[in-house]
Amino acid sequence: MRVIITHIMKSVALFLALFVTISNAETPESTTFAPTIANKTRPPGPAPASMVWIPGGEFSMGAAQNGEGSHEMPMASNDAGPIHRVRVDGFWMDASPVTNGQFEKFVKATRYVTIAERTPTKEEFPTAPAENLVAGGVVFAPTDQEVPLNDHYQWWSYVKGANWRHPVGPQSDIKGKENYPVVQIAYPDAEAYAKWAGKRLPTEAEFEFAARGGLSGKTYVWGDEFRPGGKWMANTWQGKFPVKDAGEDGYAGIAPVKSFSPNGYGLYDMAGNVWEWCSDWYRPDYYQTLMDKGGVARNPQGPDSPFDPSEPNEKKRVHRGGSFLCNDQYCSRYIVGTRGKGEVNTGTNHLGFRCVKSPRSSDNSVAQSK
Ligand SMILES: [Ca+2]
Ligand SMILES: [Cu+2]
Repeated sequence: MRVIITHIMKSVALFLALFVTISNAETPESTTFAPTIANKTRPPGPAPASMVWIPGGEFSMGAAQNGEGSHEMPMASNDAGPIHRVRVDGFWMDASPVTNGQFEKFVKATRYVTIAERTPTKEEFPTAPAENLVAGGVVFAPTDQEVPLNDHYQWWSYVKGANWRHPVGPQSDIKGKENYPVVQIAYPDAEAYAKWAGKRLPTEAEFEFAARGGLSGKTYVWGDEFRPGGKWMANTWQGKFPVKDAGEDGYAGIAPVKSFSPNGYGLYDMAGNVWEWCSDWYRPDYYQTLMDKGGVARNPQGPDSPFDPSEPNEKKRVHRGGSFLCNDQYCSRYIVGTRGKGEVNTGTNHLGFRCVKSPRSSDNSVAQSK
């Protein structure tokens, strides 16, 4: 009897071990995407001007470094994993990033002065050298020759007088560029515009749900092939980074909005062209936190406070979508699901934003309440 019992117990143990192995393999975890299940709910009314309805629903969020829906990402961090299930409610989203023309209307109506146009104080930027306490913004400049890609200060510098009207410095302007995305926008600037427009900034989860355009676990917002049928699908960088942008996609630098095809939801520029602010604070371990809680994360709003181990004193919020500078040699952040981040008071010449709007107006103060 004893032997038999032991034998049965062994079998049970073996069975359990097998079961655990199988269920581990089949549970959606860090490298697997499950299908997107869009909500069936219809928009509660006609879309506000230049916005499109995003139904919301349940989807797998994030990017795998070497798995499905990804490719090898040089210099990429692990912050876009694990892939986890998220549900978001439906909302309207601007079909394209906010343009210079739209931002000008806001400034005319409100006399708003952007952060880049204000002289920064030592209190705001305790770590900045005194000579940098002048109004301006961060601007990309190509290098004269090939450089190691480990120090971004080789191609980024703070330029006095750079702001949304002068995106790369005082000599530059936006004449004839009403249709280009507004850049040199800090987070409070984007938030002020959104509030004026009766909208808000998207959460990171809303941005990614919208960017995926109804697809599930694809590498790009349009599918798995970077150039389907040879067609350029987004404004990114070609050639040796950061020396010379060959502009093979038609644009060396920023492009007017809607220059490339929209995604499945009719949204333009959800990858490439300019980075866009999201309302979530940035933490590299946020997805892990959601995963540890288990179940489906419902309308996640980001962590309660920011933390970037690489710059622990900076308060950063999430950037999404990548920009005209993104390339496969350096950051590949046009891959849907990958994440960016930036200090909240810092604008650059490849960073803009777009707004969203919830059907219930009380839900449009989410970003401001944090
Ligand atoms: Ca380009
Ligand atoms: Cu990039």
